Order: sequence, then structure tokens, then C-alpha cells
Amino acid sequence: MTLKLYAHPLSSYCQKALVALYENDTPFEWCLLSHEQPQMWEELAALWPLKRFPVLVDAGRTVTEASIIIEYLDLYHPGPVPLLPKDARAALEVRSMDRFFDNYVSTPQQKIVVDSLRPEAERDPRGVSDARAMLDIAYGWLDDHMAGREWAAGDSFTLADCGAAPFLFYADWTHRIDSSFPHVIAYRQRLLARPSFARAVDEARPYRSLFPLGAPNRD
Ligand SMILES: N[C@@H](CCC(=O)N[C@@H](CS)C(=O)NCC(=O)O)C(=O)O
Repeated sequence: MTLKLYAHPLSSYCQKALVALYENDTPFEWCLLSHEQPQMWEELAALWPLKRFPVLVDAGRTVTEASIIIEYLDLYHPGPVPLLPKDARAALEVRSMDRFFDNYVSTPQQKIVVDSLRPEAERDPRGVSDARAMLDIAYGWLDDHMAGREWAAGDSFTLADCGAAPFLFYADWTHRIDSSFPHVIAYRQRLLARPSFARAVDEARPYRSLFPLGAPNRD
């Protein structure tokens, strides 16, 4: 039975799961969450009342949270590119970096974007400036971490890089990565050149006008 992915191409967490699927050429059916297809949103809400996406469905089993979807794919639908090392200690390193990108890059980036969608009176300027400060600290820590490294954890492309790719992509659009963080900028470029992520970026191009802060004229 075909895997089904409820997702939108512009969504960073969806791109995280898509990168994993594309790395291994895993076949799946797109369930596009668009305003033209209200029944997809109804299906999503029935599967996962929290209505966060992506959501993967495999033969009636619902799998939520991008990191768990990637771990699930690695376990139940493995391909030539393992996204988690078999060695438990190396896997811990990968999960640790995955948490870093979710909690300290994506979360503050989304805070800034979501705040911009609120009516003026409901905005949270203190929360936004804290989010910008967190991004700068995260860029600084990551710059040291990436010095001399190709990928976020270990020697190969992993789960941690699946998230890093879209999160650094949008973080740079939201709160520019300063030139004083050259290793982060170079890592973001390497991720953009990875065919799985390049494909996800290309698929999202037609939707760029939907980026709430206004998409810059560059990747
Ligand atoms: N913790 C979730 C986060 C997923 C998430 O926040 N997805 C966004 C799209 S990038 C979403 O569902 N937004 C809809 C909303 O916040 O209502 C994961 O890791 O998959």
C-alpha cells in the first residue's frame, strides 16, 4: 500500500520529511494541503486533531512529527541512504543535532513569522526580539560546530541535515545569517546543493509569494 503524506511544499517541516523521502526515492502519494482542497484539511484534522503537518499514513497507521516520520521511514521503509546510524551512540549525536535545529533554529524562526501574521495589537515585540537573539546565539554555536565538518553529525547526511536544510533556508530569509558565521553560510549552501533538498526547494518555488515576510529574490 502506498505511503500518503499530508503536506504543503512551502512548509519547512514538510520539506524536512520530503528530503528524507527523496533521499531514498521512497514512493508516496502527495495529499496536498491547499485551500482548493478543503477535504484534505478535514482528513488531516481527523487523523491528527492538532492539525500540524506533515502527517504520514502507512496502511492505516498515522505517523506524526517530522523527526518521527523520518525515524519511521528508516525503520519500516529503509532505502540505500540510512538517515540514522545503526550505532546507538552515533544515533544519539544525530538526534541531539536534530533537537538543536528544531528547538533553536526553527522555533524562533517560526515565532517571528507567526507574530507577523497577528493583528498589530496582538503582536509580541519582546518575544520577537528574544527569538532574534536566540537565532544569533544558535548561528554562533553552529558556526563553531560546523568548522571542519561537512554534515551536522558524523560523516554522512542524516536526519539532522534533513531538518537543518529547510530550517536554515528560512531562518536566513527571516533573520539573515551574518557573514561573521561563514561555516553556517557554507553549510546552508551545501544543503541547497543536495539533490533531495534542491528538489524540495524547486517544488516550493511556485508558492513563494505565500511566505508571510515576503520572499527575497534568492534561495
Ligand atoms: N512539531 C511538528 C511541527 C510541525 C509544524 O509546526 N508544521 C507547521 C507547518 S511548517 C504547521 O503545521 N503549521 C500549521 C499551524 O501551526 O496551525 C513537527 O516536527 O512536525
